[in-house]
Amino acid sequence: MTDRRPLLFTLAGGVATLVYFGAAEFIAGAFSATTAPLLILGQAIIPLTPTAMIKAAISVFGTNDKLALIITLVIVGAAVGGVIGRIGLRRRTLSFVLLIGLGILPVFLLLSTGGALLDSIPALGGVALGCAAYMGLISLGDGRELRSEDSASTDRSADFDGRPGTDRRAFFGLAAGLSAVGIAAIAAGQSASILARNAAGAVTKLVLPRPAASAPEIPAGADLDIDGLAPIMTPNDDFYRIDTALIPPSVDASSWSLHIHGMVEDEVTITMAELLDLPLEEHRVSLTCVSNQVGGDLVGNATWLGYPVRDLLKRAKPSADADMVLSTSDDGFTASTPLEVLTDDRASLLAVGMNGEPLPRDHGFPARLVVPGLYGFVSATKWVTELEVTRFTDKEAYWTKRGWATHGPVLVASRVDVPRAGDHASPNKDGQIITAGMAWAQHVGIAEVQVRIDNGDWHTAELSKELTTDTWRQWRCPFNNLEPGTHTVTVRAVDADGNVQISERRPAIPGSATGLHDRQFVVD
Ligand SMILES: Nc1nc2c(c(=O)[nH]1)N[C@H]1C(S)=C(S)[C@@H](COP(=O)(O)O)O[C@H]1N2
Ligand SMILES: [Mo]
Repeated sequence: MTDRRPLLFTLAGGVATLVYFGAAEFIAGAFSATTAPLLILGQAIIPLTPTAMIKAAISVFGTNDKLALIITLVIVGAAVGGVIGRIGLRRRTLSFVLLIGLGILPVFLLLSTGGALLDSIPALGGVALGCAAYMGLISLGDGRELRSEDSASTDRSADFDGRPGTDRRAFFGLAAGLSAVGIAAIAAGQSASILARNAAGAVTKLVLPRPAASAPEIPAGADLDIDGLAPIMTPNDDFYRIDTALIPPSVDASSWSLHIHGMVEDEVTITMAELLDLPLEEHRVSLTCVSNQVGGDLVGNATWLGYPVRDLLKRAKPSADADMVLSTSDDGFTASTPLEVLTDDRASLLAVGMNGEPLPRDHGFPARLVVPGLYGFVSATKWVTELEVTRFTDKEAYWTKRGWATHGPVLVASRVDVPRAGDHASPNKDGQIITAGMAWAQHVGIAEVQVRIDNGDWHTAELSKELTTDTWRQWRCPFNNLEPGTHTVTVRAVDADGNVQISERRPAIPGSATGLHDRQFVVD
């Protein structure tokens, strides 16, 4: 019989790591979620991760990118724990030194970024319980198997002393139990912090004033109301979220202010009370992420309430040779927006409201920028606290430093929502198969959407009534007499300037993915 101890020690190390993460998560839950090692490590890893990897993760996992990061950390952590556990078979002391050393690593990260000493309790508690779990497990996994190896017995369940498999069974029982508790604590800790965040978003005390200028009613025909087609207005809970913050900054509206400085005649600081006293305007604007894949869902449309950035900048009087505004978030993120775009007549807003509510925390509470026609990475700074008037030649924004473009005008784009990929579509009573989707070309407007089946002719789709040129539109295109079997539907849009959507497949970096979206479906 082979010596099973290497396997048992490896398992013990892995399980100890789960206990460590779980216990720390549990203790952190008692006072502050941001002190959990998983979050500290995650937040530390994001800036170290190569941009291409982050963007790839965003495109694969979308809004679940943070969850994916946490799960990856747990898996990698358990694997590292396993290696250390295995080392303990020969070098017991070294294994404990490594377990403790890596376990308290988050404490150093925390303290080096200004955390309080008390905040190290979750990690320390986790280390203590993780080591205890490791000790307990290896004492069950140690020694006995060697003896059974010596024995002539071929009965794999008989360990020694005639006690059939007692220690091994106890080992696996304890390992399974500890793993389950550890994973449950990690899951509970993560969902508790999500719940706490949502609750914090829901009970914000900010009361929005009535708009001085409301958005017009949504006209009939603005929503084609087709099953499976995205609604024309995206509810806040369904609105995509992209940012570099593992936990969104918690910014107190009463102490928030926006500081406008740089190449200006007069520096301006505005508090929330002052902002809410200004005549606020409502505008419908679709927001899109430069990382959105062809056919992706990192795009949404909301009614924003805010004050025109143009009027704020007017107070500061930018100097004539400035050409850019670098906006900075409470969490350090920056975006570079052409000064021109913030001072022309478009609805660029310092927004406080989203679809009739204060901005949810995930979407930038208490204030963010919304700029029609630009991708979010160069315009839509959430938790915004600073506008620096400057020049593109003098300052670089967060993503530009990481290989993305300086400017980010939205490219005309479209996608198929109906039928879903792989759908079995049956003709309606008129013998038609309905295809439908979304198209956008913010601040230019959609002129036409064209749809084709397989490699047939382009058909002009029917469009929903346009809200403004800053918002997306739905399209619908029925097809008659499709043969039973598999078909592909492809869409492309044309904007009001006559630009046809680019059909060449290009990756998202540096300025958005291009290519036409298609879907395969089956006609029965
Ligand atoms: N503070 C901050 N603001 C940010 C970002 C960020 O990472 N941090 N990401 C930007 C990007 S890339 C996009 S696409 C939009 C997304 O806004 P949403 O999460 O409200 O949909 O926010 C922008 N504003
Ligand atoms: Mo983005």
